[in-house]
Amino acid sequence: MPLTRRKFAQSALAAGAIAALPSVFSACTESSKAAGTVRSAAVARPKLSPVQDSFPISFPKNFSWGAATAAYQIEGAWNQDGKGESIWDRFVRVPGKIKNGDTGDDACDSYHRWREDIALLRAMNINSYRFSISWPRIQPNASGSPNAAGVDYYSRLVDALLELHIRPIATLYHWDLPQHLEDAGGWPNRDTAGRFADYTEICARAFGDRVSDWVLFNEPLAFTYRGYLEGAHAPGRTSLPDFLHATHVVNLAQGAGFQALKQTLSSARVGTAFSMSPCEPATNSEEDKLAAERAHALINLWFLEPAMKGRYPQGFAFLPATLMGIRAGDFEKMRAPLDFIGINLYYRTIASAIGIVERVSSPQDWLFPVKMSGGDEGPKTDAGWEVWPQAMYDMIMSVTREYHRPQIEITESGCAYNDGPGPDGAIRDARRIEYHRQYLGAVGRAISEGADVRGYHAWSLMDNFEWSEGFSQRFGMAYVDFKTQKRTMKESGRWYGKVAAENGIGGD
Ligand code: GCO
Repeated sequence: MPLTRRKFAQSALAAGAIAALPSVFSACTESSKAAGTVRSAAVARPKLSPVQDSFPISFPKNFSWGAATAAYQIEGAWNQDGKGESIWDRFVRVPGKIKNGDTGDDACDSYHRWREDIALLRAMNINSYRFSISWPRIQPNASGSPNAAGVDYYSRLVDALLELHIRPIATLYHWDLPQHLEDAGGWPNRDTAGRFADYTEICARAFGDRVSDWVLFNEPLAFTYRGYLEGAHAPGRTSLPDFLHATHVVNLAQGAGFQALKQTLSSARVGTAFSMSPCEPATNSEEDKLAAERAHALINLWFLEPAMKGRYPQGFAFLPATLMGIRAGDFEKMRAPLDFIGINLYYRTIASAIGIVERVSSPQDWLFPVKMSGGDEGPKTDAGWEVWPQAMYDMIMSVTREYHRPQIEITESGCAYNDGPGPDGAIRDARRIEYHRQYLGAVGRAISEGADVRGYHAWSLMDNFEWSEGFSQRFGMAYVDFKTQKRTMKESGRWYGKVAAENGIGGD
């Protein structure tokens, strides 16, 4: 469901506030990954695909070969063993919100079948597993002492990973807010930041003796935008002020969570997984170049600058502090000097200025004249997203330059291809192999030019519940038959296992 400009204008007007941001933010949402905003035919960019030349490549010693998942997308057992209700448990029951009426009630049933999932990791020679902890499984009512059964579940998982020498990377928030907190105002409510810090401390105490690597948030812009402005994700609100407040409270929570982790566990290695996308001007015009700079600030820096530098990206001074809910002292509270920057990257973004006619007729376009879309030169995945490995290289190098060669983890990259079993039962997903081969080539090239990338986590270990797309998009390197819950390794999983074992990719 791409966000149309008309829809945006309506929600902004209903909010009765300046409507500068939403059209800009739309480029970072899943729907807009496939959005077809028209752009000028006079594209002056060179066509770049240099990574083909990078093979064979070997990766640095100790490079982490990983896979990523998220609790709501795989666990199921939505109301078992004392787990509380999350905003996703509630949202999937709203008619029409999820494709085919799917829910994550059972998902991949990983709550019961986690041993099978670990066997998959092992078969793929994976040495780093990024999973998420379900907040309402730990704190069913979002306050007070932890639910022992929930803690036990993740404890067993972590122990089993460590036994196989697989590094656990625990994501604290991958979108499943306890419904209790949404009822109390959700992310736009400043109190939620403190509650997040309490929950973080509980996790640090419960697992910190065995987990060193932590991701505070998964894709803060995606869940605030889609959940509070667009309404396509939980909790399904459509309010510009709520969205703006939510982004600020998440920035405060990032600072508070960082402090809570470091105070409880001084050795913790802490990051956030940002949804990132390099922004290219649609043409060489000065207006489009400026539009691309603004798009970059919004998509890539809105949650990163507050963490690393205690400020919002430059160029947004026009946003009144009251509209964001900013109070004195907040900039200091937002600071969270992350140990690593997590990059979730799938595609690039093309930015162009908005023409004078549109500007005159629409106040938000006058204030923030940027239009964005995905690229359309490379092949498309089944989700309609352009495959463009250069985007991975460009983003890593941009972060490396802007933040003085920080440690980087590729916390997610992957593609939806819906190939299923052939007559012999094998799943031949050659396009997924080619995707990862090329994106890894881009990572290898960035490393050879000085970037400090520590690991790559394929999204995803197995097919799972893809939010509003339900089970219609398969991102896994293992196939899941959702009727029987049987897992079958795809050819891409076997290929990835070989790459991991060899710590490199051959020239063929
Ligand atoms: C996100 C999340 C994942 C998605 C993946 C494919 O980026 O939305 O981190 O949960 O499933 O990105 O869309």
